[in-house]
Parts: sequence; structure tokens; C-alpha cells
Amino acid sequence: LFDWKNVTEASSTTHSITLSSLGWSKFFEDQLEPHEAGFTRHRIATVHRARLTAISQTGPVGLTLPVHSHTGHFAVGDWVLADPQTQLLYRRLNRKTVLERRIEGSKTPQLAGANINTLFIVTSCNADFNPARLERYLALANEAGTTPVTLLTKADTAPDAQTYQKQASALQRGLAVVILDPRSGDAAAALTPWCRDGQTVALVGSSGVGKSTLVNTLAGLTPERAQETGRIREHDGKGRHTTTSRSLHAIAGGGWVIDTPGMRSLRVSDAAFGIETLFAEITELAPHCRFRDCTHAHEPGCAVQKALAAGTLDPERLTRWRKLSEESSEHTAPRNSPFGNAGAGRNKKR
Ligand SMILES: Nc1nc2c(ncn2[C@@H]2O[C@H](COP(=O)(O)OP(=O)(O)OP(=O)(O)O)[C@@H](O)[C@H]2O)c(=O)[nH]1
Ligand SMILES: [Mg+2]
Ligand SMILES: [Zn+2]
Repeated sequence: LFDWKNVTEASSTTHSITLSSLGWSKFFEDQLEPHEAGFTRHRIATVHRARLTAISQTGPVGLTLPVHSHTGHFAVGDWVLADPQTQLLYRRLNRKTVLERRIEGSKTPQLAGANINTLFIVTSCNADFNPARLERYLALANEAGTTPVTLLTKADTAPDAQTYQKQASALQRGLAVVILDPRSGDAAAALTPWCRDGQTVALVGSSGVGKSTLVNTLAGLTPERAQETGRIREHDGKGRHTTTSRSLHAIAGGGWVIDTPGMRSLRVSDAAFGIETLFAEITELAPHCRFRDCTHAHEPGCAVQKALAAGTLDPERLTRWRKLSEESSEHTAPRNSPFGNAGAGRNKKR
């Protein structure tokens, strides 16, 4: 018994699914072995405990897993090869990008999605807005090789949406920040630069910020096929964790969108590159420090401390950079590293 809701919707809103409109590219083509020409190519649409659904050129398909294979090895957005007669999955192709997230208290990272071009980080113009949390998402997006874009929802409930936009824009150089109402058709038009044929976007953010509402608008889903959405709690503005699994949907104007469940917390690990990009103003100062392994805490000749004293560096950014770098390297640095685990930013000059 397959839940075809989103996969059938995907095929019905797309006149003809070509592999390239589904996101297929040379990167995947190059992975095919000569003997694999007979297999059909599928993009994973939903991942359940015991089954996978996918989209292929001919429409939605339920795939059969080979023995000893586990659905946990697959992410929404993955490309796989399958037998055209039996729909038996043959193998997964290497991912161009993969979004891994670590939940507090859990050792194994979750696969939030694969082969994503743009990560829409969704936050509301209310108590949900939190620069430190947005930075975690940005580090994650940078590390995964996806382009982050911040989406600000619920501007209609805030008197000063521009203030939120300004704050969000300051978090990373060149970051696009879009104010939109996910309930309105205008939202789709505002996102066309990223929602194009063959492109895949994913939505992440806290519960209740409007991710599924936006999916319904982008996909043009009729009420009976729509993603379920939930009202936020009156007393604290928190969402109710309405969405519980990830799914891929066709965007009416072209491209694909992955809906994800809202997250309570996000831990960052092994994201040195993502953090370097996020905190470019600190990354650029580091080569001017006297010591190659400067921690920017107390060393003489530290360019970062100098910028701090001169007022050209935001002290809160430095604090958050340190916290994130330490958290990231806690899960990365080898135990016998001469710098132990507190090596914030130390591998910068590798
Ligand atoms: N006023 C207002 N309400 C909005 C806006 N965007 C979304 N909502 C409402 O916020 C509620 C939560 O929306 P959802 O789309 O379910 O949120 P979600 O991010 O998918 O939440 P989870 O699935 O729990 O992670 C719904 O009642 C939406 O109608 C907005 O811009 N303004
Ligand atoms: Mg949802
Ligand atoms: Zn320094």
C-alpha cells in the first residue's frame, strides 16, 4: 500500500517529466556503467521505514528494496537505478549534495535530503527569529554545498519586518533574504530565481513557520492533496510538528521542492568549511594573526582581537563563531589531536 499523494500530484502537475527537468545532469550520467543502460532512473520522493517511492520519466513508482538494504540509506532527492520490469532497486548514485543534520542527543546524522540546489531557511518574524539558530542552518547549507536563502514569514503579524530582514541579511555575505507570505500566490513569483526547471529546493526551519503552507502554494496543490498544515500554539507561538516525514513535490512553475518536519534543535558537526564561509569577516582576518594556530582569544598580535577593539568586528559574531566552531570540531577532531577538542578554527590554515 503506497501513499501516492505527493508522487501522483508530482506527475499530474508536470506535463512531461524529462530526466533533466527532474534534476538529472552530467554528474549522474557520468556514473553510469555500460551494463547499466537498461535500468530506469528514479528520483526518491518519500522514504518510509520499509518502502521507498520515487518519480521517474513515466510517473510515480513504488520501489522494491533488495535484501539487506535499508531505507535509512536513502534520502529524498536521491537518484537510483531500478529494474524496469520488477522495480527492484539496483543501486543509488553518488550525491551531488547531501544535507545531514544532527539532532541533539543523537549520534547518527539524519539525511534530510540529497541533490538539493537551494536551501530555503524559513523563519517567522516573531519569537522564532534567532540569529544563532539561523547561523547553524547557514553553516549546514554551506557545508552541504547548497545555496542558502532565508525566507521570512508572518511579516503580517510584525510591525517591523524590515528590521528582521536587516538582521537576517547581516548573517552571511551575499545572502538573499526574502519576505513572503506562504499563503499567497505571490510567494511563488518571489522564489522563481531558485525554482526553475531541473532545480531542487528544500525547506527547513522550526515547526509552524509555514514550510508546508509554502509547499502547497508552490506546488499548486488542491486542498485534498495538500500537505497538512497546522496552527501554532497561542501561548508561545510554537508549532505542533504537523509534518512528520520528508517528501518531494513538483513546483507548478518548474523545479522540485522538499518539505521537511520542523526541528526542535540543530547540532552542527564537521562543518569547518560551512563555518568559514558563514563567518567570512573572521576567516579573512585570521591570516593576519601572528600565530598560525591563533584561537583569537588571548594571543598577542591577534588581528581578530584588534578588529574587535577597533569596533569593526561584532563581538556577538565572534562569540557565536567560537561556540559553533567548538561544537563542530567536537565531533570532528581526532582524539589524539595536539589541540584536543577545543580547536575552534584551528584547521583554518590547512
Ligand atoms: N499570519 C500568517 N500565518 C502564516 C504565515 N505563513 C504560515 N502561516 C500559518 O502558520 C501555520 C503553520 O504553518 P505550516 O505550514 O503548517 O508550518 P510548518 O513549517 O510546515 O510546520 P511543521 O510541519 O510543524 O514543521 C498555518 O496555520 C499557516 O497558515 C504568514 O505569513 N502569516
Ligand atoms: Mg509542515
Ligand atoms: Zn587571532
